[in-house]
Amino acid sequence: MGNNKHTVFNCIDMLPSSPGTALLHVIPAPYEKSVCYGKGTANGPSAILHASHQLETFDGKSDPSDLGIFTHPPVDCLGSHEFALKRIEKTVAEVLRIGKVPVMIGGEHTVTFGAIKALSVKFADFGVVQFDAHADLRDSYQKSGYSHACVLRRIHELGIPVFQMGVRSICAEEHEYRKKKKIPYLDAEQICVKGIPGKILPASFPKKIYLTFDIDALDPSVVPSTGTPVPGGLGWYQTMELLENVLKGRKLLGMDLVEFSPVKTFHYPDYTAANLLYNIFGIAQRAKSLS
Ligand SMILES: [Mn+2]
Repeated sequence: MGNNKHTVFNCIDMLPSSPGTALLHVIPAPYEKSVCYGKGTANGPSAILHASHQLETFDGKSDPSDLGIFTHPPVDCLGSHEFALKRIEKTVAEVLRIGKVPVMIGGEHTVTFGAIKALSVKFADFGVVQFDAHADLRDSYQKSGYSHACVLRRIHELGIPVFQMGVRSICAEEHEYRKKKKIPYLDAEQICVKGIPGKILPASFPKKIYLTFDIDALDPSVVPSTGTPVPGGLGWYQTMELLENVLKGRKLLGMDLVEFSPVKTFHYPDYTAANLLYNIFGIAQRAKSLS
């Protein structure tokens, strides 16, 4: 596992970890096949990893790097979507096999399906918490069932409970599906206008969760570097509060950060994405969601 040539997640003065000592296994997945508007998500992982070198190891409250962070070489995402998703699934399965927590960096949102396939082999009772501007519940999009616009539909069809957070772009078909299947959600308008409720996830939602964070859940003023930005998104501190709320009392099996599409010479969003990832580690660490 690993060589020294690829970019790794590495904060300032962070001590290196081996695959055996690191709890968090970062998996870069530069998958880009169905992006329909702005392109560039294939460059997301390397930009985020590169920006991580500017992070302080102490996040202001704790030191998430104490968990141990190991970065795998990027998954080969060339070829058909079947083969690319299979390779992602295999890598995630191997991380789960040795009892570690996969942290995938996309790539477009489709990559989540590969991770969930691996998780569903090992765990029977987990739910997916999705941060996203879009519902991603279409049956197919641009003649593909494996478009990023369909990924949560594919996951939900496996019988896995889904909770949607921050949605503000949803088509009539998705709206119907969400209603018919009683998929719970907290949309961006509710969050931004009415505020964050005390308890977000329903009591019946599984205790074990996989977190999939589409960077476009954030408002474009916070991170504009994404393929399909939508106004009216989440602010930075709202996002932190939502994450704390969701992770409290729950076990985090794995996570991903997807749809980041870096813009050259415009680097603050790269840092913001890396900071978001590291803050999720810290929130999970303090909530004891990783033990
Ligand atoms: Mn998405």
